[in-house]
Amino acid sequence: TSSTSVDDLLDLGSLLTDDERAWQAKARAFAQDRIVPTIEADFEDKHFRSEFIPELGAAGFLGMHLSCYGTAGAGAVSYGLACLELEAADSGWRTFVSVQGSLAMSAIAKFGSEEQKSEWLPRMASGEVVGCFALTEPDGGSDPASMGTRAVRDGDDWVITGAKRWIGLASIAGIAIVWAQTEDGVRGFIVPTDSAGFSATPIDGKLAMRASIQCDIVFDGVRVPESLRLPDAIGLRGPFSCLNEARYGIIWGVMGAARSCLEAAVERSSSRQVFGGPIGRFQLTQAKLADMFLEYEKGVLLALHTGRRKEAGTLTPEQISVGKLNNVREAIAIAGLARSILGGDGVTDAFPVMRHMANLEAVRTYEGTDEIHALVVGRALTGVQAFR
Ligand code: TGC
Repeated sequence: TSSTSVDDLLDLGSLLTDDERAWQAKARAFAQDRIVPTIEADFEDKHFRSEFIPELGAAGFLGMHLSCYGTAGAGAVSYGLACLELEAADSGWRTFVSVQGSLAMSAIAKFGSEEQKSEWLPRMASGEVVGCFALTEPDGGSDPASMGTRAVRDGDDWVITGAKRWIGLASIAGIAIVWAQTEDGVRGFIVPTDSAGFSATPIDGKLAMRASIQCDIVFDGVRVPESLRLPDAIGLRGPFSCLNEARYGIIWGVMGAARSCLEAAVERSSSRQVFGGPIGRFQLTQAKLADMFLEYEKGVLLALHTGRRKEAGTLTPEQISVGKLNNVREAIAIAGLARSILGGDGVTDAFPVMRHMANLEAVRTYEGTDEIHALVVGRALTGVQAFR
């Protein structure tokens, strides 16, 4: 009997519009033609290929779901599909698009003045300017309310002092969206990274996300004018509503990593010969493949449901938590089953599976850990918050 490809069996593509399929095809081509050929070496060498940034911009992927100031104005599902295809190559490149588009650009699009939007968004959409999003601090990533970074008013300026950690792209960024405590609560600032007192240092020793950059940042009395404060960002609702955007992209993205693992396992089930035949003829192998496939397709359906709700304007943070918690957890389980089908070779870089597994451990931790999202769902079910 002939085999059916992973994406054809349930034909979920039939639920997409022509425009969405076109975005997916464009993202798949970029991921497979540009990222995949060198990703194993880049991961090994800890090399971030910044030459891809203007290419991603020219193809319309940066801030692609925003609808103004040089952005592509694509729908939420199209954006999700792009995240899926990029993460099928490597989580680091989906993360780049998330940080630039969902976090830094969306902060300016949601909360910026007209002058800020027209100055920065077109240049960020093209990739000329990279943005980072500085929220997390060394003490207490899950609890941004306890942030120690302070912005103090001094005449027409603000003076920012403090530290941030795990900030993607900060060492190559032109601007940082910085969240700081003020006398009136949390506020957001656009901080040019060449400001005096700003320094960003890449974090070394990562065994995940090695082909991308995360940094420590120090603000040593960084001075920015009032004109660089985001006027409409009031309180923690500001950064959290940007996190909603990035978490939404993760719901889709991790299914790309899962698909890559599943495809490797399916291919190996026919090419690997053991006990006189392909391992795919064994019932245990087929049961694993079926379980992986079920969770992959359910994850894509959940992503599509959240995407349709986002397009309708009805997606809630709790629904995003359901999607992020489930899909990252299942992507990790799929990667583990794929590794077992690949046997010893599965731990080598001849296959993408261990790289995806390592990356997914980072993805389960950032933008809200499994535990935080479980507690958001628990709060929705019980009406009682159990964070502290
Ligand atoms: P609480 O402090 O009570 O709420 C403060 C205000 O925020 C509102 N809010 C939200 N608004 C929109 N969307 C959401 N998802 C929101 N969550 C909370 C809330 O309604 C309240 O508004 P207001 O107007 O009443 O003041 O916080 P909470 O009790 O609601 O939430 C607690 C908890 C634990 C869920 C929250 O603190 C949380 O989500 N923690 C996880 C933080 C997180 O995800 N950090 C990772 C960030 S990743 C990063 O910084 C690096 S960027 C990626 C990269 O560079 O690679």
